[in-house]
Amino acid sequence: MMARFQLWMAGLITTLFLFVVIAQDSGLPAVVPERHDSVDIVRKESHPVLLRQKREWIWNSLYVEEEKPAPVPYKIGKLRSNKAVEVKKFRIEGEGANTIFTVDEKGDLFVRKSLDREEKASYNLTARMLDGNNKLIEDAGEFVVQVTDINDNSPIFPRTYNGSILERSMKGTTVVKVSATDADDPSTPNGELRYSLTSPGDTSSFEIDSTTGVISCKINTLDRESQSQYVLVVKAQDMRGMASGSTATTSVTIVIDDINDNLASFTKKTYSIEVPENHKLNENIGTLELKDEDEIKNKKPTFTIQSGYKDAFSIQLNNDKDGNLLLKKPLDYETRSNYVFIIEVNDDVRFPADNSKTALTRAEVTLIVVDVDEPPVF
Ligand SMILES: [Ca+2]
Ligand SMILES: [Ca+2]
Ligand SMILES: [Ca+2]
Ligand SMILES: [Ca+2]
Repeated sequence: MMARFQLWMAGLITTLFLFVVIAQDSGLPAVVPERHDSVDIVRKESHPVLLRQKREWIWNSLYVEEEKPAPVPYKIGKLRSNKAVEVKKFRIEGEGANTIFTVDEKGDLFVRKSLDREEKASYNLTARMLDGNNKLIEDAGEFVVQVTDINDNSPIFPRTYNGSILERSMKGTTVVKVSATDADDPSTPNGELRYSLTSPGDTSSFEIDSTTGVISCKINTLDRESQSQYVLVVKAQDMRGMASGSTATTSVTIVIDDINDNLASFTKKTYSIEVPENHKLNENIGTLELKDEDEIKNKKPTFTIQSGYKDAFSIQLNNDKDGNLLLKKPLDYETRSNYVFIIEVNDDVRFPADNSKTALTRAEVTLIVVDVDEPPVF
């Protein structure tokens, strides 16, 4: 009685499905279609519903759950015709016919082995019905056995990830996208993954989009000078991230790239230099050291010498980007024995600098001219 009801339901679903397909195809107002007995409809999705009407064949939808043990063959469906003739024998052919799948004289279809959807998700078979005299009642009708998914595969991350982002980047700046795989059916929760950041990774400054795996910055204040690298741990979990899902983790190392956000700063407020009066021109007479917390590429000092002293002195950057003070005019102890002047340093910082309150951008240079014995002039 129950089987009959199920069959009736299958027929009803078939009719409804035909109706939908025809309405979509024609674009015309919906009409209840006549029965299209010669039309084959196989809806191929991850959980396909096989709806088939071919002449007098009537198929149930046939499903086998994967990995289900089959120490004893178990029934998965029935092949039958609505013809009034008594069927005496069924024959099946095709994928797994008579090895994995068997049919008895009543048309009951059995499976004899445990199947793996990830290895093969469906089996295409044909069936023939014969009467008591081995006469064909129905020619080959096709049917498909679908293997339904269970969650028997964990997510897998193929690798660890690296990313980089400039310090002070805007909140929401994308850094890197991670992606895990899961061999189960991705259209079911079994293969549907969600990502999250987890301990022992650093969760202070980055977040992850749970569906796309895109990692972005969640603050505006990344500061390379306080922390130049973050190591995150990303978890992927199937069952849409529900606690029952299985998980995989990977690490993401994010390097914070430098920008010029620290001013080059004199290491002293005053520099005192003694120079013999006969010192050669355009050679270093003293180095004005600068501290810059940025990387050397972002140490970009430019110097300004107090007006009135620009003819006498100049400054040239050395390899450390400190300022070498050069003499432009000859010294003469007898004419002038010391020089005191201000030098200012600037840096190409386009933000309020980290050290704007503490940087020493002005220094006083005291240059003492040292007398050199000169041969007497007669
Ligand atoms: Ca899975
Ligand atoms: Ca599976
Ligand atoms: Ca910096
Ligand atoms: Ca700098």
